[in-house]
Amino acid sequence: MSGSHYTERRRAIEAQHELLLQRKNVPVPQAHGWFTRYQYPVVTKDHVPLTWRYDFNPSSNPYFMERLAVNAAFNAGAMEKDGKILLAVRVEGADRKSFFAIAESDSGIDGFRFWDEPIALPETANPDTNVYDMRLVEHDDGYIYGLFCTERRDNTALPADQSSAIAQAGIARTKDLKTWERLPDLKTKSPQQRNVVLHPEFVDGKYAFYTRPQDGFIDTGTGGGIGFGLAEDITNAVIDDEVIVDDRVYHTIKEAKNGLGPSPLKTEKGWLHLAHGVRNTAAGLRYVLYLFLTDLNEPQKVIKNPGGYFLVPEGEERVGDVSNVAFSNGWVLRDNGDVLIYYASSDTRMHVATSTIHQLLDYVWNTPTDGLRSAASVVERVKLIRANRQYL
Ligand code: M1P
Repeated sequence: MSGSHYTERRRAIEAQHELLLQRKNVPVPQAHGWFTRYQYPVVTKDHVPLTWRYDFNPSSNPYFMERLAVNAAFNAGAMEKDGKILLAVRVEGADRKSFFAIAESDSGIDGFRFWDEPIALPETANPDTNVYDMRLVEHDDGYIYGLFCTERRDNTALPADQSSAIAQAGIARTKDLKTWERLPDLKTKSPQQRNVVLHPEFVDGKYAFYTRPQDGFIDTGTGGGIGFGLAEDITNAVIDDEVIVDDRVYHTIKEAKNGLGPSPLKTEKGWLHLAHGVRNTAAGLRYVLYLFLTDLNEPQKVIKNPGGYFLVPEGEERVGDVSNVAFSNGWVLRDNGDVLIYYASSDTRMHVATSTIHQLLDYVWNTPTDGLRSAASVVERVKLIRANRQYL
């Protein structure tokens, strides 16, 4: 009886899994014209290989049940390597521990399959309780870096408080995404750091980092804003001086906090950045994505700062473990100018949006900056309406 149970369930689950992996994605053009959405998420918890979740031994698992369930697959770093699109996915087990795993696709819009095993990330002397949100960066020094958040319990918290944590920036490097060397965590003057990103080029001969200083684990406190600092040595990265590149601002999409997404893209007009902005609402925090451009020679100097959001969670994207969240830490600029933007919705699943570098530069160049007052917004809109009259 249990033998047939095993066989039937295994057959059905394997068939369903393969159908999911082979599902073709469908473009959904957007009225705003900034990017194209796709009907299906590109990676979900159901894409995670069955052998990572089920015990395939019929004697020890006669009901073919999951033994190590996966809760979510989201916040992935991204890169192109040897013509393939690779995502360093944050896979979160049912036990709330995240780990990283590479998923590969030819097209970048569907057909993602995980490599054989998750990344075995070495620990430091102070083991991480949880690691998440890896940014993949191909640096000029020849290494591929993985910058991620490492979280440990705040040992100064009282025993009754089992939530307080300390977040810092973990650093690991590799040449093949299979074998990783762990380096010491980044040291800054801020008590906590999250959303730390490595700039892909040396700046003044040093390693350049985008940071997000914060006083507390959730609240940025007196910190916040996207920071920037230089470190002499990546094998013992210390930032003495952090400047704020893009601050949080009252009554904008980033009034509560913000953080850089993936490493910026080098373009003819400057470094193109994708970031998330957070505001508070009666329904909780709302995370949206926005773009800005910085100077080619001084990547910490903002030269274009379009007002408002670029991508927000829509429809089913709005619901998940942490609802109303769009978060990105990976994108890929292809040789033909296409840009694949990987974003997660509601801390649950991964999506792709496609655009081109020309469209994105047009967007950052020509979208007016936030006037920061209703009256200023009306002036800008009336300017557009009146300019349009001659074309009607
Ligand atoms: O839950 C939303 C996001 O919250 C954090 O981002 P931030 O530090 O900007 O608040 C991160 O934990 C991120 O993983 C998560 O998606």
